[in-house]
Amino acid sequence: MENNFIQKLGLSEKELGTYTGINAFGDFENSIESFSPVDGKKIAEVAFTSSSDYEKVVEKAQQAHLEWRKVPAPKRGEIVRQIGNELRNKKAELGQLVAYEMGKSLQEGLGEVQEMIDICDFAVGISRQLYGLTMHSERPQHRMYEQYHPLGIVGIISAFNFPVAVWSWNTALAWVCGNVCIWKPSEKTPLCAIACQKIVAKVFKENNLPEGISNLIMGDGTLGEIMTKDTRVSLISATGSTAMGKKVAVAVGNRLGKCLLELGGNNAIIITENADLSLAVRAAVFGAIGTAGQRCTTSRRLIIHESIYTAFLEKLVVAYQQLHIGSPLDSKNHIGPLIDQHAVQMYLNALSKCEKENATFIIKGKQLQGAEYESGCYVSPSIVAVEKTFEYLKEEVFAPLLYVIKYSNLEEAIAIQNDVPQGLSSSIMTLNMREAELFLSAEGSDCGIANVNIGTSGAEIGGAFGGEKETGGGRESGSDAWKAYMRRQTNSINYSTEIPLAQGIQFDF
Ligand code: UN1
Repeated sequence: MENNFIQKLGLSEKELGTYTGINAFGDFENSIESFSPVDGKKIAEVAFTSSSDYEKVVEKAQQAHLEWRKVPAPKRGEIVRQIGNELRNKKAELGQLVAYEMGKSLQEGLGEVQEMIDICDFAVGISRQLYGLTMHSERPQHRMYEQYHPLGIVGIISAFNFPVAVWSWNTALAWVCGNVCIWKPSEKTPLCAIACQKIVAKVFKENNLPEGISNLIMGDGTLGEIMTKDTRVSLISATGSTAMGKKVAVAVGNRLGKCLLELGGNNAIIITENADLSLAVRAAVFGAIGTAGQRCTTSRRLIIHESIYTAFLEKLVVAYQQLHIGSPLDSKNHIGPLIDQHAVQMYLNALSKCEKENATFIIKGKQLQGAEYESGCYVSPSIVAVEKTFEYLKEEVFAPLLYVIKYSNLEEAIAIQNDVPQGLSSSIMTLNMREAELFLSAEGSDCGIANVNIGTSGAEIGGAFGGEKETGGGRESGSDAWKAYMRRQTNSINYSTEIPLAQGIQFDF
């Protein structure tokens, strides 16, 4: 594949890793090399952010916020509209870079950029709807209302699997809410982040807006830790593993800062005896092997009714046999590589654990060798039949490993579905309205996302995205998720000549 999309995005082989809007600086003493899992080739070397550079970034961000918070919200929306348009212009190139650096299919890379464009449109609308309530005061000639103000600096920590979209869900909303952002992307996908930064920096420059409304820092967990402990960063929005999220929650909680956590999932599809099986197979296959099992919404467990268990598995196996594994840039392939060889090792370890526990392999995956697979990151998918008590069912393995479990009644299926530490996405495949409604009720799924006749992955940006329990409880993207990026203020105004106290308290002197 021609790499001219990299040039078209204004990127070079050696990139500075720290950007404060328009200025860039970095420390090549400490740098990271980005390799494509598609072909194993080095894409670029990116400088890390030193701790003194981090200080400069925060100062720039603080200065920028003093300006940005004064810009009326709908005018901030206008800037985000322009960013959406710039993303439309760069969709092909950015989508290709996402596919090449992360290893997801070109269609999914383009889809991710489309999510960015869509959230910009959504945020433009929200910029005119940052509504607070008004309420009636119990005191005469008094008025009460509430309003939302920006928080200040929002720190964004994002993962490799959605290297651009997750940032945009956060920034587009944070910006219209009047915040400035500091982004620490995954060090596994640094070039995607620099490309995004360059796109937005151009728009800020064209509008004579201050540097530092958007800031990029590059580094590993150590840098993330510095940011999470920093009291100048009002909100930390972190997307990634539960282990990372727990560290973030402790650091931010310690200073009573605000957190928005979107962490691991262990998503299940319940397939009832009333399911449309051909629909269920398609939902399950995309859910389990799409993005090579590296979505936080990936389907990791199928809970299948005993009466259709064998018939369903036959269909599933036929579908798996038709899957092509190879370069995600070739549209005939369904499964691309894992992000790196470490991820491959984690997958192989999980398969060994299944073997040790005598789980039944319906399809056993492996690491692939040979001409097309030189990066060492390609694996074939697995389907493993287990009992509901299987110990490792509770762990999220970020790979195409699908567990299948048999159930006999829906209450049991729901209990199995909920019996994991994570609570992100869930779905039921059924044409029976009683089953569907029970699943969606308070007695049903305990997840942040619960679908009927749709798989667990591929959520739209219009809904609030996130989950419960070890998924962290945060909500990003649509609905009223914008509220997490603002502080709420209750205002009471007395326009009388008296000073009456609330609750009828008399205090005469
Ligand atoms: C993630 O994997 O971090 O629902 C987010 C989906 C995507 C988002 C996934 N829209 O699969």
